[in-house]
Amino acid sequence: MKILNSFGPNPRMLRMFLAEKGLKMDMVEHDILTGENRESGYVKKNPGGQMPALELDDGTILAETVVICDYLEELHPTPALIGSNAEERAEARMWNRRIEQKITENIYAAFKYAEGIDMFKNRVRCLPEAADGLKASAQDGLAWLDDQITGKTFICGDRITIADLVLYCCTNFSAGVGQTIDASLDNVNAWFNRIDQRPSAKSSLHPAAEKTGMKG
Ligand SMILES: N[C@@H](CCC(=O)N[C@@H](CS)C(=O)NCC(=O)O)C(=O)O
Repeated sequence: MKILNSFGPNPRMLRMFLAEKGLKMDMVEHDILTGENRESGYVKKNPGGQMPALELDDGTILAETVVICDYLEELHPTPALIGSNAEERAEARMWNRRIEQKITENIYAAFKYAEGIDMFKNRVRCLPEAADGLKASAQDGLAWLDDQITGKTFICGDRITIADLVLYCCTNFSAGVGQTIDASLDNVNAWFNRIDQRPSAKSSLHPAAEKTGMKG
């Protein structure tokens, strides 16, 4: 089994997940900056054309970051980063879905349509006119989350989950490309600093992060 890996906040989320679990896996590098992930060799394996993916020993390819995490948690249940019972797993998935829909998908789309447009204009349909609205929607989502996590250490209370890793990797990346967490959001900023101090935050950064100046 091996990870098809690259620079970028989604592959970083998977690397952070592995680090939090204490798992080491083989990685095969792909260069997203030159678009290797959009070439036929990779797209034949993962028609979604995005990173990361997981290649099983029989050649089966699993893609979508959180789905890969789901699969790996079934193989390696502890420490649980989704949950150790049905209720905990549902809670983590519920928060993760809210975070993706209200915050991270808006941030990533806005990046593609604005600061990242030179990289993405020949890869996906870009809607530059939507960028400002998406950025504002992401800020609305972060403001909503700020209230929701009052008194909590992590998004799901006292246990770190995939929801924290998804939001951390996205907001750490986006801060470097013009989408920062508003300074008035005390709970989200305190939460960010807590995650940022974990060893997995540093160890999950790709070597290309230094070269690009972006946290991925
Ligand atoms: N929905 C996918 C999104 C993956 C994604 O956006 N990957 C980025 C890197 S963070 C990528 O491959 N970017 C290059 C491209 O889209 O060409 C997932 O959750 O895994």
